[in-house]
Amino acid sequence: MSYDLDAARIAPLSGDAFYISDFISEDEEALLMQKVQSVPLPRWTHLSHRRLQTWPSALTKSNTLLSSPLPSWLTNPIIHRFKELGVFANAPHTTPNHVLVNEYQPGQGIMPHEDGAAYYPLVATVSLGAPIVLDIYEKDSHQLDAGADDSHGKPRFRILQERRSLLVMRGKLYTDFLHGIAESTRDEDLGPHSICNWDLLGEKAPYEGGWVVRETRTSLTYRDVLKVAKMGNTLKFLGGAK
Ligand SMILES: O=C(O)CCC(=O)C(=O)O
Repeated sequence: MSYDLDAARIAPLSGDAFYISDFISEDEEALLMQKVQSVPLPRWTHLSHRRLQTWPSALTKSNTLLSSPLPSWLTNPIIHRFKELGVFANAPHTTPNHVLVNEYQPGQGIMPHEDGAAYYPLVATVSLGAPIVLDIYEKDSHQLDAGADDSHGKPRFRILQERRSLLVMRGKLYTDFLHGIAESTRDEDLGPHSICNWDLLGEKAPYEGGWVVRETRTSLTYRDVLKVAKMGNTLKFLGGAK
């Protein structure tokens, strides 16, 4: 399969977002889901509205990654395809060095947030298992619209992520916007009027009725951590040597 990042541009998002349906095959998806599920249970961090794996490890308090390779199941085939597409070509390490695996049950989600300055401003997300809508909020309007009931105002953009798809977000979309996933058992109001990557979907038919029931969805989110401590310096870094 060959991919073309330019053809994958989400037009309303001004060159800061790209969407490729069928980025991985059904067999690759099945293998990745099996790998995600077969890690030892302590690998999972249980949060109130999702659970999470952090590869190769959590960042230190100073947002530093202790250098260590990603496991091969997170590298091949996905990072090889990123290289063909040049996804991380301008990032400092030219390849992702950190992956968060998020799992959402129906009704779960993630509050609008920004990924922050620990990372080069680019995130590449591969979706597994089921579709889900990612909501994008302008930072300012999010603050203005947020009411006393802790609602988050209306999303400025909505991106439908099909299972096996790739979504790349970078630049101003990364730095000037928040992203989140509603805690809902259905994604609603779907259609070309509201979904900014509608024309790029692999299959529109499942969503043409305007809604889809949530099922368990897993995301693999690839990033480049800016500060990396090499293993040789790790002891010193941890305060074990002067
Ligand atoms: O699961 C997703 O697609 C979004 C995850 C996310 O926002 C994050 O890891 O910061």
